[in-house]
Order: sequence, then structure tokens, then C-alpha cells
Amino acid sequence: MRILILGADGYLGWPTCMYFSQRGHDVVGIDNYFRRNAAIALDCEPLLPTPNLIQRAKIWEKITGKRINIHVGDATNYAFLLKIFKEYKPDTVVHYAEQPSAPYSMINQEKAAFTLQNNLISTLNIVYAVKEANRDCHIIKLGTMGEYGTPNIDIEEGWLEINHKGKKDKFLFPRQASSLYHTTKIQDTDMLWFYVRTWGIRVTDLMQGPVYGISTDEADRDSQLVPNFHYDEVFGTVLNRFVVQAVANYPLTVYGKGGQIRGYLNLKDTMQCVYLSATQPVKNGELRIFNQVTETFSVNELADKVCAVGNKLGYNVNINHIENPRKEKEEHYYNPKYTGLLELGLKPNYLTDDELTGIFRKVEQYKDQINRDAIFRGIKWSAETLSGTA
Ligand code: USQ
Repeated sequence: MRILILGADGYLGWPTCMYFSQRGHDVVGIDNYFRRNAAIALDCEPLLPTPNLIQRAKIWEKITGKRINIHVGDATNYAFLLKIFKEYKPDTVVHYAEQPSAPYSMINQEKAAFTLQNNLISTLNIVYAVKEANRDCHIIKLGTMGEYGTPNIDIEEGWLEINHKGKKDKFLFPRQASSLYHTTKIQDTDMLWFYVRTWGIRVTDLMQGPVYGISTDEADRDSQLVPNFHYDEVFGTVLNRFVVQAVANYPLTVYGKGGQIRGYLNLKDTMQCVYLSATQPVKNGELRIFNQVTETFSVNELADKVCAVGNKLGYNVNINHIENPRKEKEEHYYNPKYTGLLELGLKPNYLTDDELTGIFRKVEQYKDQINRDAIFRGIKWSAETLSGTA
């Protein structure tokens, strides 16, 4: 297939480009380098150095003989995006081109406004470009489990059937975000559902949990092909952060009581999930929603795992319960359903001690480059301290 990947320079974007390319598909990758530039501005660059996207594609081509077409540009620029759609006529578009960080969206008004503008306009532009260039193009959109929040009932896969006063109907599962970033993902879903109903486009919306890991079969082929591995408070996800903290002899930053439960998945499984969604597309006029996680953990459980593996590897890992900078439930019920992708053929890579050891071993190689100042800055959700860093 011809596949267009928006946000191709990201933690998920670049490995996804290689994953599809390796399997014989024509890949076009687009990125505006937002995250790269923001990480420089906030002094929180990824642990492992990553060449820019054009250079990465050249290295990939040299190793594999396979070409990934790269364009540096912004999905919120409609003229640019439409030109790409008309030139390549993609069968599938994967939308990762969003501001992906909850803390970033909470720093101040400017970053909140940027998050709203970037995430919603990029989604809108994709919908319009699909309408103009190829109405059959399958949109695969990265949503987030955070759209659902932590309700006191089981979380279904996207939809909920409601019986009300003797009548029945199916609705999007109730959503309640815990950051402005997560709110934009809810708004994306609403917008896509509107255009699915109105124009008959086809969309798969993937409700993904926090991703961890650094390794994929393709990335492991050359040190310059690694994904952007962030461990800082702004762009790093919790498990990746904990491993770096353990290696840096920095007490693990468990926020509050640590009873916050989320659904997690390995980076390798994100690749599988997106691939399975793309190769088994949904029909026109349908919004298909999958919960893209493979297992659930509390923050305390993750910290305990990192402690156990770290101590076995000779580190002296300590856990620090710090005041939670976020507003979230620290003890709650959590029972999401996540069978849809398993039914499509997902073979999960679970969080075993071996898997964690692999992340430790990689991080150890770059131990000297850990920027301790980036680990915790305390970007607060509370209204009293809106300025944060930056
Ligand atoms: N947490 C800590 N200590 C830390 C960092 C995080 O206790 O040092 C806690 C958070 O308070 C939260 C949980 O760990 O309860 C997960 O936090 P996270 O930073 O790994 O994930 P989050 O901010 O929710 O966002 C990440 C990705 C985002 C994706 C989301 C999926 O950055 O792009 O959408 O995971 S989900 O969390 O399911 O909404």
C-alpha cells in the first residue's frame, strides 16, 4: 500500500516508517520537527542522539535498499498537506502529527493554545485532504486511553450501549480528560465521528496507553535508527523515565500515592497494532475504535518492577513519592476492555524482566548523557501556578 505517516520524526513515527517500509509498502513521512525544536527550547533532548529525518531515511536506504520519501512540513498547513495527498495518493494515512505531551499542554496559555490549534487543525486538514484527494483513504488516528479518564465502571472499546427510558442507542463511551492534551484527543474523536457520519470517510481511532521501550527489529539494525527516547518530564513516558532514573541513581519519581493505573504497551506492539489496523481496514462510513494496550499497571507496580530489575543489575534503586504535580485520581477502579486488536492478530510483547533488562542495557550505554535537570521540573496542573517552566 501507499502509506503516509504524519509525525514521522516522533517516538512512534520513525519506527512506524521503517516497519511498513521493511514489509514492502511505499512510505512517505512528514514532520515539522515540532518535538525536536521544543526539546531543544526546553533543554530536554532525547537520551540517544537521532539524526534528522532526511538523514535517517538515507541511512535506512543504505542498509536496506528501501526508500522512505521524506517531506519536512506542517500538517496544519493545508496547502502543503493537500499537495502531498495529491502527489502520493495514499491508501492509508497515519496521524501522529500531534503535540503529544500532557505536561507541555499545561505549561501556560501559549502552549495550551498551540496544542489545541496544532492537534485539531491537523486532524481537520487530514479529513479535508482525504475528501479532496481520495475519499477511500483509511485514516488511522492515534488517540489515547486518557480520553476515557478513570471512570468507576468498565471501559468498553470506544462505544457504549445505553438503555434510557425503555429505548436503546449506541454512543461514544463517555470521556473525561485529565489534561488539555487529552482533551484535544477527545475533540479529535468527536470531529472524526462527525465526518464519518457526514462524508462517509473511514477511520480507525486507536486509544493508546503510555508506550515504553526503545527496541524494534528495524531500529536495532543501526544505532542511528533508534527512536527518540525521552526520559524528561515533558516528553518521556513513565516507565522509560523510571529506567533512566534508576541508571542515574535518581530516586524514582512516583507521583502521589502511585495508585494511578493505566494500560501500557511495548513500542514493538504499537508497530503491530498500527500495521494490523492498516492491513485490515475498516469500511467507509465507519469509525472503528480499539483500546491499544496489552496490560495494566499502577505506577507503584512499575516502580517496584524497575526496582527489582535494577537492583538485580547492581543498582541501588530508591522510590520517592513526591507531591503529585497533576490532578488525577491516585486510587481508583480501572478495567478497560482490549480484545479488538488481539482479534486482529496482535501478539503482545509483555513487560517481562528480560524486556526491562533490555531497556536498562541500552540506557546504560548512554548513561553519561543523562541530563538530571530534565528529569523533574514540577509542571503543575493547579490553577495557582500556571506559569510552570519555559
Ligand atoms: N507518573 C508518575 N511519575 C512520573 C511520570 C508519570 O507517577 O515521573 C504517572 C502520571 O501521573 C500518570 C502515569 O504515570 O498517572 C502515566 O504518565 P505518563 O507521563 O507516562 O503518561 P501521560 O502523561 O498520560 O501521557 C502518555 C503520552 C501520551 C499518551 C498517554 C496515554 O505522553 O502521548 O496519550 O501516555 S494515556 O496515559 O493512557 O492517556
